[in-house]
Amino acid sequence: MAINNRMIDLRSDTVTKPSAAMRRAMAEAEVGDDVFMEDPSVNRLQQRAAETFGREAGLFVPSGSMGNLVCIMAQTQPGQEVICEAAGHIYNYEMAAMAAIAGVLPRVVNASNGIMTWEQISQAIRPKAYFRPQTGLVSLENTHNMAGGTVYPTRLAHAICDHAHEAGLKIHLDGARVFNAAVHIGQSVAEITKKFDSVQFCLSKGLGAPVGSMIVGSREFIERCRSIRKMLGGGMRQAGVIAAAGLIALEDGPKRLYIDHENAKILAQGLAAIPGIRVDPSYVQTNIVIYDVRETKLSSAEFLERIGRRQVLGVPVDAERIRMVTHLDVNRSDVEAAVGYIAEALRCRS
Ligand code: TLP
Repeated sequence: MAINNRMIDLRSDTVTKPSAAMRRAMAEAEVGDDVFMEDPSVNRLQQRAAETFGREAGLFVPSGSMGNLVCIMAQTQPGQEVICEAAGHIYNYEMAAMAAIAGVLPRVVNASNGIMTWEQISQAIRPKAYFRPQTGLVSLENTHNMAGGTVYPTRLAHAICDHAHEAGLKIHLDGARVFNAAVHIGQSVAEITKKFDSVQFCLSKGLGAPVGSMIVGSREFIERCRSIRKMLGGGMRQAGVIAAAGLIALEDGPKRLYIDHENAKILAQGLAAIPGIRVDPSYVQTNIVIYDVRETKLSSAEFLERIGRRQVLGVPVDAERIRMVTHLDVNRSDVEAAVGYIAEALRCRS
């Protein structure tokens, strides 16, 4: 399907285009060779990210997937296991990189709403025996994408980190949308992530940058990550041109995420009133809405085809469920219009 400007694109918050201010900053960015650590814009972005998260250091990486992989490689040995949630991104959408490249096995835990408890995690930890694989790392996802943008209560996340450390394990946060979590919960990202050994967050999702993610952690950890990033081919040169947009995303992006959350609620409420669509608007915490179309008698592919003809886009979660994500390039009237088009698409049956 050719995407045009009239489409209401709710496939992901990754589809946002850089703002005029970002494009200007990119054009004017001060740059240098970042493999020599001489790009002033990248250095500034890394410094800002570290400050924002109350950490010693930060590292700019091309994508969230690379950020997660680098963190996994920096904190595991080949042959170890990584405990993660069954619907999580690192297990389902990263090309099995942890197995193919890091040489570690995912050990998955099924958690309702994507939010794992320590009890569930502890049951997945391998006993210490020389003939068994050993658990190397625990990884949480906040917000949890495919559970519908759900948020870890801070107390639970902190308790999991404390328990993991007591068990001698490192703990990573896939915080691709951690700013959405922070806005929902009304606490800073520094507060909600302070007990994790490593954090990856995306500039290129709700924050609106065209490219890039960040890793934050201790100075020693980030130096290890820098070598691994280079090993993976992620050493960039005059990356200041994209870091300049990243700086604006980091500065301004978080302030407006509450609007995306409001729009997601409006979307869910509108969808809930359409016969055949099942969704509980009170479940929606951030900018992701997942809904069930089984009762429309259409598969999710057929449903998406049908609404796509009316200029509304989403993605399938599975054969019966659709995901829609609000972001800075859709406003309240776009969302309301999308609900109208979807209702019409189902009424017309063509
Ligand atoms: N998520 C994308 C798709 O890959 C599904 C999306 O549209 O939501 N962690 C989480 C929780 C993510 O949602 C994503 C991307 C990533 C990591 C990976 O980031 P990128 O796409 O930059 O590699």
